[in-house]
Amino acid sequence: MLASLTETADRFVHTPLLHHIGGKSTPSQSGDAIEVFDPSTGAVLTSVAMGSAQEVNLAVAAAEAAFPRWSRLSPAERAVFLHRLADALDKHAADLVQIESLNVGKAIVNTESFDIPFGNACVRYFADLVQHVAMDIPHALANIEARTHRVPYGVCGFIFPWNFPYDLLLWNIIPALAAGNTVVIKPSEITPLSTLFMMKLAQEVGIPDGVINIVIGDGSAGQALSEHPSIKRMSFTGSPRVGKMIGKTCGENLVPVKLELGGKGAAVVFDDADLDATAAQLANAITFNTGQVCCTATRWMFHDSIYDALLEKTTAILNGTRLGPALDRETQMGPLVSKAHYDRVWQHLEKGKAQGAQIILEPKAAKPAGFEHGYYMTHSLLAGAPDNVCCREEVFGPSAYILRFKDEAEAIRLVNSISYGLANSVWSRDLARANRVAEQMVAGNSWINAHNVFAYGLPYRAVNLSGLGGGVNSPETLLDYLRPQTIARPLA
Ligand code: TAP
Repeated sequence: MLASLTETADRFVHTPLLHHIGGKSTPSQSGDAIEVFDPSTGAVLTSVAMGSAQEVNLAVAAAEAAFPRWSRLSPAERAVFLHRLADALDKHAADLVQIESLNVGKAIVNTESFDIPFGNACVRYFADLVQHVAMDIPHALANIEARTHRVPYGVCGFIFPWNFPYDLLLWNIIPALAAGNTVVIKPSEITPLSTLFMMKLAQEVGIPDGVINIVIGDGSAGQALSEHPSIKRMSFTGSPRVGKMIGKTCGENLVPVKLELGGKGAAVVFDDADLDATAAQLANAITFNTGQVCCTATRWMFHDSIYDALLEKTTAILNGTRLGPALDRETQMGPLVSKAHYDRVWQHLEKGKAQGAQIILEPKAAKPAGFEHGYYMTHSLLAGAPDNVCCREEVFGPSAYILRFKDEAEAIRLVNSISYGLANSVWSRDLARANRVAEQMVAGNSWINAHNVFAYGLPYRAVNLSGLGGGVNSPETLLDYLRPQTIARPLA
């Protein structure tokens, strides 16, 4: 049964929305706007203003103006604002769950259990953590009185993709704000609603005008933000293709940058793994958020001796997965995010087939009754040679590619044969082996007997084609937004 919308969510998702600059809802100077769709129905929800370099300039100026006052507050004073924001986000959790599910097509049971509560917990984590950071660290030197002093950078720019708009927003901007920076955000123009709702609450709880600014726009607005000369730190989450461009721009401007990019996670399953538990988690890996997850397991590597048994168990679970509209509480997997992305996923799978992939479970265009215009696709499983495009590149849909291996060395070689380095997992009851393999898989994250492991305090990071610059969700993330400065006085 479809959840009926709360009054607040209903009103919000059907109201035309604007940029948020210097505390004001601001239209585009050009008057440009774009429609926002509900991927479950294909219907238009509302419209949002589309910004350009002009709005980016205004937003950066507003953030610059707000910086002196915000940065001079003590960490405890900023934490009061952030806890008030967390209170408001918790109070409006039901609205946020519906807004995020509607806009992204996420199964509401997942938004309710993961996206919104986990995002809100991020605000409290960094609000508490910043109060315990040493802002002055003395150095024990002969004849010099010296300390490292930590200060915020200034205006920080953030560009986000469409797959986890709410969590990625909070994981990235909250440490920057807690540290005393002000921010300009460019969300994906197809999923900006939870970002704008968060902004509305931030304003209601009194976060000063100009501390958080949002410019909605496409890649050109993102480019204007990353090139702006007043940006002191840049953070980009998205594809390696765009990430490299941002990295180049920031390199030219000597602006420190954090790049959180794509992934093609491997799950290496040995013969002594708990096959029932593994099958359940692997099926979930490609159905959770309809497989649109950067770090999820999409290259499944099964030991020869358990290949058939594990495939049978996983297939049975996948075939029982209920595909449906985001707001249906029975739905386990929603639609893909947009028509354009739906077409991209089909084309990618077709390319894989043309390159000789064996189709174990064929993807199908599915149309739940009453939702014939939504962007639904069933799960699929492919197998074959490791150089297939579906094994090497992100499909970003409900699909996995399966490989066989004979021994530990072959498994590690297969895992490390591609350029991505975000997250992999190893499945075995032999914890010595699991830890040994975990260490040899080249990526920011190696998980044991689980995939997609997140907790605040647990650094989530990337290497190689998956990104650079410190990652998210840990004390290091907060320190990334504090500029260290040496202060020294000779005593002699
Ligand atoms: P992208 O196409 O790279 O877009 C990401 C953001 O960059 C969007 O807001 C986009 O605007 C903007 N953009 C596009 N061109 C730009 C330019 N030249 N300069 C500045 N900004 C520009 O990625 P996507 O398709 O939205 O997201 C999927 C990708 O994100 C996948 O590769 C996925 O793995 C990755 N991802 C990584 C992580 C982490 S934590 N590593 C998390 C989630 C997703 P538009 O809205 O106009 O496209």
